[in-house]
Amino acid sequence: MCTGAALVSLLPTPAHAAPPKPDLTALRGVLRTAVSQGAPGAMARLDDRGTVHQVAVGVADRRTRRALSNADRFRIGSVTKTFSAVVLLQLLDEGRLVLDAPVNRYLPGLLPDDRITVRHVLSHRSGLYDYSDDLFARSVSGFEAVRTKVFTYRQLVDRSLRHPRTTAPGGAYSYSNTNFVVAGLLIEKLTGRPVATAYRKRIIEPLELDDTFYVHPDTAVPGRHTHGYLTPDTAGGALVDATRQTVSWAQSAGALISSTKDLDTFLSALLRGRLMSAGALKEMRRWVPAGRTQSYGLGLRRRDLSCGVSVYGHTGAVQGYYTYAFTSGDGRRSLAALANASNSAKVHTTMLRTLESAFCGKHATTRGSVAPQDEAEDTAGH
Ligand code: HEL
Repeated sequence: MCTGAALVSLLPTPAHAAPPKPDLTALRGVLRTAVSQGAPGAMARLDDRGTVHQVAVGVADRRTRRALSNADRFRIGSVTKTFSAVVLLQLLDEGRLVLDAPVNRYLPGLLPDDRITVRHVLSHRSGLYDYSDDLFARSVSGFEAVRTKVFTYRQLVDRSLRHPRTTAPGGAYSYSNTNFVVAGLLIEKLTGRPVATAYRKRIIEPLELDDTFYVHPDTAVPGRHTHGYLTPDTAGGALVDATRQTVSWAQSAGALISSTKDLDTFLSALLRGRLMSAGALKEMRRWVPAGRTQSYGLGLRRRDLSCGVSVYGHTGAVQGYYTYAFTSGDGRRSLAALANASNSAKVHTTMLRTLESAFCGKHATTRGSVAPQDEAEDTAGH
């Protein structure tokens, strides 16, 4: 049984017919706006019932001026959380995990409260403080301090436990990377292998995601890729090339590398039921409120767009890269978009509009597409 039932909507999301036709001109306009706001480049790929649309503007590399392309790989940040949740839900299907069991059943003594369950962790209702709030209070110096650092999962959990819990176990949604570090520990404990093996064997190889890699603690993005640029906190400061980094501060919460093509393939497969049983997918899609226009399942976001269509996926913000990966309820229309900049509320708010162009088309209205409180979370507190 699910605890915290008051918070959890068991109602299915309204069934919608195919979403309105995408507006590709508007999509290009959104990407151009992101570039005019300081992102060196922005791109999107839409996979719509077998038809592929790709748009890219600006550059992948500010030094060489090479044009950005949807063939470029990039760091996907917290879209990694959806991959981690998929692995754990597959373990649920295999009878190796119980969602309402305490985390401490599998990792004795890890957490200071036996009431924190696997479900709480995957839905950000554990109350575990987000250690990255401390790490990145100052964006550039915080990043440079960890750029090449290698953390163990336990060191990251310890950093969180120095702070009081933000809610009681099973309380309100409160986003925290710590939850998906715990998810990584669970994956490694239950499979007896590194998370990289679980991602590869269970998702990357079956779906032939040729651009998707977990290389931690290597600092390079393999193969053709776009550079990523961190915007400094001081207005007018020079962008910082953040491409090379361990992402060790995130690991199973945010260290995967992928491409727009692979993200579309992954999310379509997920929503079309190809990665887990119908029962497990239903668990993944039990929503808790996470702002006026979004809800959170298990490692999965639902965004409710201005035209009444809901889309499913995740966003990612890792230094240098803003990622948006969402699909329709039937998994038949998927959008993956990237701006190769981060730490810019303006660019982020603009990039969220790619979803409106892709899934609402000409029915998009500005009303309701991004609520202010959602933006605050989305931009990690700027
Ligand atoms: S934050 C989010 C996004 N998630 C969370 C996770 C991810 N990323 C982080 O926790 C990184 C935070 C620092 C990013 C950095 C920047 O923008 O480059 N910002 C600062 O340093 C600010 N001082 C909720 C946005 C998600 O969408 O799930 O990815």
